[in-house]
Amino acid sequence: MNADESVHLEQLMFVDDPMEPNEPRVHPAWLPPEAFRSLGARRVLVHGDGLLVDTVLHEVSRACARYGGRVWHSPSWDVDVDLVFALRGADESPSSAVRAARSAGEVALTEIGDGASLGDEGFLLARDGDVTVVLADAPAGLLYGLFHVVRLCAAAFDPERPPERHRPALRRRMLDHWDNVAVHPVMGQVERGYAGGSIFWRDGRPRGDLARIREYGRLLAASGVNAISVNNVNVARTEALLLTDRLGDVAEIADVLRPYHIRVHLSVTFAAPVVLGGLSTADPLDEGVRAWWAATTRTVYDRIPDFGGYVVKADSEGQPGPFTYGRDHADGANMLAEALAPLGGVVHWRAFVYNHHQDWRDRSTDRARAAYDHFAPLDGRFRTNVVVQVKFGPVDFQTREPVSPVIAAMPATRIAVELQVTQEYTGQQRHVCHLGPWWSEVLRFAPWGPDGRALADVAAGESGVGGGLVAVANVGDDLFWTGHPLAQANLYTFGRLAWDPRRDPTAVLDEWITLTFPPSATADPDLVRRALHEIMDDSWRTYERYTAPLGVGFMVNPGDHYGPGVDGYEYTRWGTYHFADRDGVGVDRTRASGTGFTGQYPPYWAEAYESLETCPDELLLFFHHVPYGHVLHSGSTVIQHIYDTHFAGVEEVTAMRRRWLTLNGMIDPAVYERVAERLDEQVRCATEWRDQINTYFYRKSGVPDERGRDIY
Ligand code: GCW
Repeated sequence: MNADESVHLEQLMFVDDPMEPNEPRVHPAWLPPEAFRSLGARRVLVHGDGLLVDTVLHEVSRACARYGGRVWHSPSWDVDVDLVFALRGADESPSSAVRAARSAGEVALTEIGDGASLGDEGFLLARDGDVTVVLADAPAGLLYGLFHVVRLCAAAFDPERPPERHRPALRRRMLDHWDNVAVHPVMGQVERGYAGGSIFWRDGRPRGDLARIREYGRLLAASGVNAISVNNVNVARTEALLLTDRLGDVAEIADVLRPYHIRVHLSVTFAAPVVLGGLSTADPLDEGVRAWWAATTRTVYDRIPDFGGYVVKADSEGQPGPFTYGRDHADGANMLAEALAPLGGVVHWRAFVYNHHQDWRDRSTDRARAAYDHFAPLDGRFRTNVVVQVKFGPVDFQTREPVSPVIAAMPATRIAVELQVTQEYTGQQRHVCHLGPWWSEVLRFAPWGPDGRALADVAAGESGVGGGLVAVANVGDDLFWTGHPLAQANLYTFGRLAWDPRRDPTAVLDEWITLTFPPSATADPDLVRRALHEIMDDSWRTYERYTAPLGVGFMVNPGDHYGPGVDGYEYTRWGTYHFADRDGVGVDRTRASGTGFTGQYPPYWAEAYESLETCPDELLLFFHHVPYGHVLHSGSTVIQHIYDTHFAGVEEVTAMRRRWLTLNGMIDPAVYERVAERLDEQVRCATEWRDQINTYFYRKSGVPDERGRDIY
């Protein structure tokens, strides 16, 4: 590529020519100006009023200014248009274009069937002769419809396109930021953050870059996210003040995100009545404490009328909670729910509760059991505006673990499933690890057996009242938002799967590729697309291959959780062990001879996991302690499987890096360089994993590799 071409590419990829003075210069992720070309070259009519309609209008106007189209806002005269965005509701004498669009939309809805309602966020896309019509019942639907048109590019204007109706499967699609306001001495500005500082906070104060937050809101809206919490669930002194003295800082963020239909939530400390209110207790049954929460919550809503609610990590890893007062989690959560209920808020109460002062000598305590043991007995006791937020697995966001049994054990409770977009255990945004396929597998998992409901159905709830999907965010003040540019795809995929958990994750990835690397901005779009699929599609399984084997988990360096540390946690208080000895490896969680964890599942999986015959290979060591010579369903022995997958994993990473090098000159050079540099680190780290794991198990077992490869 010559210098001119590279400058041209750079202009396409970066917002370096802001249309407005306060637009930030950061990587545009999945909304580069180029993605708006097809829309921006059209004649567009936007009909309706209100904040979100204004956002649609603003987006369309910006695209049209750039690409030569035209836009009208609710004209009273007749105009010839290519695209209409309109609300369905009747109003006085709309223009004939709007009337035509509405009646074509109604016909299309009848054709689709079940057409009565598009809901608070849904929309219809249909063709009326030469015109594309986007109809919605509520303004949020128009906003999501707009981003759908952007995603479709020219296909949105295909005369043959049949009508489509879209409604989100899950009501709340939320990101939790583990961002600290003040820099934490160990965890830094963002706990488990791998993309620089926080976009919200810096050194104890708001960061003040509202343009960047607005840009973030846009990206989230385009992926489907509609809620965020803006501070870490570990709430320290400075962060606690966001609820009271520093509420203005939260309100400012809420104001910036509101035009993108994103509600702000706050992580609060259970001890707030003591640390902020000067009370002598935070006992949830104390009248004074309840009154304090009620009054404080009213003040929050006075300032932020659409405030989402509280997120609480209580009695977990040192955070305060109801146990101090001899109360349980239902007492604690209900107290906050009571304060929030009259104002329309919810409390997301996390189920991540376990004993982190375990004695490794004590074989009877099993961390995997903890959330169920604490929460399942409380089913039916939570108020309706409590959402119990459950990590998808029973341990902690591992590369592979079974689905948490809590999710199937609380039919009378609103459950939110929590995922982790930030790659704490999956390569920390130094490794390519596309998590879409993993989340998809989790969301499709059917806890009652293959014919039963899936996890996503539980999160959706009966008639849509479930707790939704939540994920820990992965962005920071990094130029590419996510440190590793390809980690943007995880954020995008989270939003899209939260909107529709049944979508094929590879199709979602393809969508992300088209938006982020617009075909018109690359010399060889097919090559770019193919290379990205080859690198990313299977990257989670590749990561699994070179790290902890067969679902046993952890084996990471204590503290930072990066890189191999096979025995790093083996003799600690954290309760995450593998029990490898000279004869075998794995955790016996059976009812017959182990911790009994398998019994927390409904019968189908309780049986399947209990038996060596039916336990899936990939989870074998999570549920069973087996000899190294145990033969897997795949036909390989456990020890040979460990060697084979670890050699294969490193070969795959090497191939990824080779593949990436073919993109040199094809894409934005800054993206190219950043990814190339990270792939070097991935190759180094994967090699370290391979050699430590293989050597460890070779030394323990004394069993040589059948193929005689290098083990140390
Ligand atoms: O995965 C663990 C992390 C902690 C985190 C905790 C949690 C915010 O290592 O850093 O704390 O989970 O989910 O609360």
